Amino acid sequence: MILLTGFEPFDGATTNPSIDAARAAATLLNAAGHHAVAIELPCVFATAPAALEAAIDAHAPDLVLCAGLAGGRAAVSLERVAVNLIDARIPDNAGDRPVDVPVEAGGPAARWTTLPLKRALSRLRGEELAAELSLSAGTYVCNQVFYALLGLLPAHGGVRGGFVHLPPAGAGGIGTGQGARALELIALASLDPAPDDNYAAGTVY
Ligand code: PCA
Repeated sequence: MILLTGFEPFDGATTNPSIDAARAAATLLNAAGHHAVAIELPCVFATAPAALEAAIDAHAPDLVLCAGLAGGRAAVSLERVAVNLIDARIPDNAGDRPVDVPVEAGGPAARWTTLPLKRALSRLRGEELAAELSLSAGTYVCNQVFYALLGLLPAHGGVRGGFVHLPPAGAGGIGTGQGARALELIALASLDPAPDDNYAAGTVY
C-alpha cells in the first residue's frame, strides 16, 4: 500500500500542484496494479502532523511519499533531510506564524529521509525530468510534516518514507502529468527493496 500526500493551497493561491500530482500519481499506480491512496494535508502547523498520522494509522502503508510545492524551485527536489525547526515567513492557513520553535521539543536536530533518493534521481533523469537532491525542505509546513513523518515511521514497521518538493505548475514549472509521473517513478524506485544506489550526487559550493 502506497500512501501519497499533497498539500491544500496556501498563501492565497487557489490550487496546489502537489495535491493534484499526488492524486494523479495514485491513479497511475493503481492502474499499474499497485494500491495507492492520495490524501490532502492542511497547510496548518497545528493539524498537519496529526492528519498525516491519522492517514498512516488508517492505511498501514508500505511506503509514504509526501509532496509539497516549492514555488522557487525549477526541478523536482528530492529532500534528503528534515530539520527540527519552524521559522514561518508567512502565516499558515490558520493564521499561525511560529518563529524559531522546534517541530518536536527535545527531538533530534535532523532526521534523514529513508527513501532511496539516488535510485529515484537516476530514474527521473532517465526520463528527462528535471530533478535534484535537496538539502533543505525549508522551515515551513512541508519541513514540519517531513520531520514528523520520519519520527512516525519506526513505529509503523520502519517502512520507507520521505518528502519531495515539486516546482510550480505551468510556464517555467512542470505540468501535473510530469509531477504525477515523477511521484510514480519515485514510489516505484522506493518499493524496490534493494539498498540505494551509490554514486556521488553531492554539492560543492
Ligand atoms: N509547500 C509549503 C507548505 C505547503 C506546500 O505545498 C512548504 O514548502 O512548506
